[in-house]
Amino acid sequence: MPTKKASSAPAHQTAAPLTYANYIGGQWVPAKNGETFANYNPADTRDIVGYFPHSTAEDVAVAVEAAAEAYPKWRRVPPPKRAEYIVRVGEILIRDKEAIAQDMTREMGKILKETRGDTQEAIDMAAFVAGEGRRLYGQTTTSELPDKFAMTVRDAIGVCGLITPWNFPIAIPSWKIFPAILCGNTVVIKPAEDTPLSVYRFMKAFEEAGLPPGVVNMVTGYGETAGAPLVTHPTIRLVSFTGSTQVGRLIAMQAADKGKKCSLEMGGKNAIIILDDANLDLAVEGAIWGAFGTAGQRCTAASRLIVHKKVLKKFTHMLVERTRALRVGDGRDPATDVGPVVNQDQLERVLHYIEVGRTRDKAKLLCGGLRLTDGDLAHGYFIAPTVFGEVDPAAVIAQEEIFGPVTAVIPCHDFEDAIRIANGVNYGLSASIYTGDVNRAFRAMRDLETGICYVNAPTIGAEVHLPFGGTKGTGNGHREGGLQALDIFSEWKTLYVDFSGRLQKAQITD
Ligand code: UN1
Repeated sequence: MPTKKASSAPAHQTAAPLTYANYIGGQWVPAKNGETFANYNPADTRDIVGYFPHSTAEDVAVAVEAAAEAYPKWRRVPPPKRAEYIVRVGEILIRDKEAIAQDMTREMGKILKETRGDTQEAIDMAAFVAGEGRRLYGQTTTSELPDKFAMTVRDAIGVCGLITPWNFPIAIPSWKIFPAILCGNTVVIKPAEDTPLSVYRFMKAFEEAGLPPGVVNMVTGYGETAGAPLVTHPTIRLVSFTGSTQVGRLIAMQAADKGKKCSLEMGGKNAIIILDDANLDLAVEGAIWGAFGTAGQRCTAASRLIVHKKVLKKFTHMLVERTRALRVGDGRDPATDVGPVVNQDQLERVLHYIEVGRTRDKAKLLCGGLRLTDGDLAHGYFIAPTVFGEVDPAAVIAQEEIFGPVTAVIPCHDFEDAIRIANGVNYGLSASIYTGDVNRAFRAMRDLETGICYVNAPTIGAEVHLPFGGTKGTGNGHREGGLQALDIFSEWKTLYVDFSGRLQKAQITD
């Protein structure tokens, strides 16, 4: 349980920030070294959301031990019974949706509408995964031998280490935890250091639902000190990571070295193609939502807008008008369209890319392009929604993931040119096309090299019952969401039953 910290709160705060604990083996415990780190509100860094355990390898080891202890028993709980806990967690999230959303906006900045959506995504995931408790279908098939029966079942893997990002603080943990435990695994989650409160609330829901101690555990802290020991711990059989490509690659190497299963969900450089026959009002609306929703901090964000030269001028004009009208501010204010970016590093990274766009790429800055510091905004990490025009497809800002409210308009000559540009990046998460021509729409669906394609909708808006993930530098072949998530968190077990009463040999003919 959180406790009040003796330290004095900043003057404008009504109550001293709380100090939170790790959730290990059903107990709330501080880090062994007693250290904490502060979680700041990115809209106003004078507001400390709370203090969270600065966990290290020692804490990770205790959490992994708790998960390992709970595993043999949990593995034998029938899947429909495991699902009942998930149903209860879903009900608690429904009840607490507004409070969770308020906390989430306070700790990571995105607007309330979106943090409600984030929480809803976890609720949806609970409903979807819980249903699988009564399916988890395998196959029954024939045998080449008489009086022999063959079938497959899904088996648990063991203790899973989950490392989750700050941009979807409860949705992404739900994509991992629910299927993991439904399949009979136990887990240790290390949430992003920017969003431990959302995962704390998630843990409270598991506790209230009466989940047996040790099935789900949380250690908070930083990647180097808490994430890395989780990845390398010998008892961890599977690592599931969502975050940057740079860290994902490192994790993949460490997991490979230790023979662990590893699923990665990393960056994106997603494009919306706007053809000359597109409904431009719809396309502009989609581009605004795709590029600036979550202040552009989505793996699926539309950071490239590939526009047919015939409609380039008109589309760009409409886009810039709409972008300029976006209201930037505290995500808890219902009038706000775009909140802050999550932290100082992110602020610097995005401003750096804006600078690169302006100078090295020589792209035309059409609007935004600066930090906003008027009045109270000075206390947060606000960046004006930014549009670059006439961007070369090979430019840095058209190739690298920025993860902020910045988008690049790239002119194209025709359909083929658009597809070539869209595919010409090292990532392959999401892509979209706006067109009124059904033939072009189907050709795009066939030719875009991404894990997710949208027609006449932006690059964001994935639903939990469909697979989520990408090609090339985005992932390593796995998919979250959908039934495909079960493939990450279970092993196929093939079962043969010989009821002939004699030794029968497959393949042997003499
Ligand atoms: C992400 O982009 O980081 O499709 C996750 C969406 C959300 C999930 C996005 N449902 O935009």
